[in-house]
Amino acid sequence: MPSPEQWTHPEPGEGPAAQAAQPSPEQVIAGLRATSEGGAELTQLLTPEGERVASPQFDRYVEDVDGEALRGLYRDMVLVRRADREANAMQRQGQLGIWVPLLGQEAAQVGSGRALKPQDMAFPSYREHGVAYARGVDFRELMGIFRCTDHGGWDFQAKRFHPYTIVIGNQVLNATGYAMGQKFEGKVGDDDGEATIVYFGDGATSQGDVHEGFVWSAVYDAPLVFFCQNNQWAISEPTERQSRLPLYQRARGYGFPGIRVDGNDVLACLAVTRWALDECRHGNGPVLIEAFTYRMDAHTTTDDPTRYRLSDELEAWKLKDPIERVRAHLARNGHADQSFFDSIQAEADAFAADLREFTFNMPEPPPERVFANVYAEPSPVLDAQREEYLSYLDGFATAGER
Ligand SMILES: Cc1ncc(C[n+]2csc(CCOP(=O)(O)OP(=O)(O)O)c2C)c(N)n1
Ligand SMILES: [Mg+2]
Repeated sequence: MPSPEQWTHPEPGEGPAAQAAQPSPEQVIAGLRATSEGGAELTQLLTPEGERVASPQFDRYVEDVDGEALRGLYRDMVLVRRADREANAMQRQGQLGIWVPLLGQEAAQVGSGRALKPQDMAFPSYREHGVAYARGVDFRELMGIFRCTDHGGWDFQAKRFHPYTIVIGNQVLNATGYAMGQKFEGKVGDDDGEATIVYFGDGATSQGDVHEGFVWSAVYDAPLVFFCQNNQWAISEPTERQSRLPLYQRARGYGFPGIRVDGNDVLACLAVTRWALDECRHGNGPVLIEAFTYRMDAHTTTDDPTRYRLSDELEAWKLKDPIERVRAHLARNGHADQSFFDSIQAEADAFAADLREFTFNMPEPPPERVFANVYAEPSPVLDAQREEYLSYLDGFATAGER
């Protein structure tokens, strides 16, 4: 090692890096565009046309997925999409404050969600309605968050599914800590071991919390699957302005495996996530999965994507629809007929009608609810604040007294 005095500081344009042929910014962007189809590195088991592609590495992770199981995955995706569309419509009717659509990301969420074992823990961001469903969270439970009556009322421990996190990337740190705990408590090591999965977006990879999560998980061998849904957009910011490299390649810099899977292929998402979770539960974590997908609707109902992206991009992705390829595969291989598809559609319509009925009739929470569940133990300060607030409200005339 040269001493600091011996360090040489080449002038700009003289050092080895400057002398190596550097691509121009235009070349870098062109290279990224070339991979925007997913590139050769994309792991895929079902093509957009519904043809099964053999995979020496991943076939064994979906050996058990027969026609019946595939019909189940199809049903999951149709139900989740139908509920998503219903919630979107309810926001437009003023019944929800906001909605965060998952349209187009059903395969990434159902495939990865169904890969989890009961003992595994999941940390979502705010778009993971399909994972919530796969974890057994009642879709109606999500409505309160978006009607702004609660913060998510399900039992996080029982469902093994944490609350939604709006702060970008923050749940990656929570999940890292949780996974380190699984490791410290000796819950890792065999087929019955535990693993954690954390969901975040392409934009979140630009956030410091995600980088810190990568570092800590790597040095502590945490049993954590980083599941990045690259839906190509962070609101109006495209992925190519977030990274010079395909996102999965970032893992290499932290010293753990990264893989890009076709996020619109439910079978591939199931297989790759099962593999990654298995690596983790056997002590070989962490693993980064980049699920290459597309956000087919707006970022949220407050967003207008026509302001920043062209409709031909959306049209191109419609040809890779996650549900259509399973439908084509089922039909082509005689695993399902028209009556099956009709019955699933009818079930989805009933599912959505139930959601609508529930949401329209959701009781208004009483004003003191805002003070509930703040602390595990009673708090005299909070009690005083609640009493003060309630007596303040009592000072107003009720409708009948006016
Ligand atoms: C720390 C933080 N910064 C900014 C925001 C505002 N914000 C909400 S969503 C979003 C984009 C996230 O994009 P991505 O990670 O790709 O997830 P996606 O919404 O596409 O699923 C931003 C910047 C936020 N919620 N939290
Ligand atoms: Mg995104």
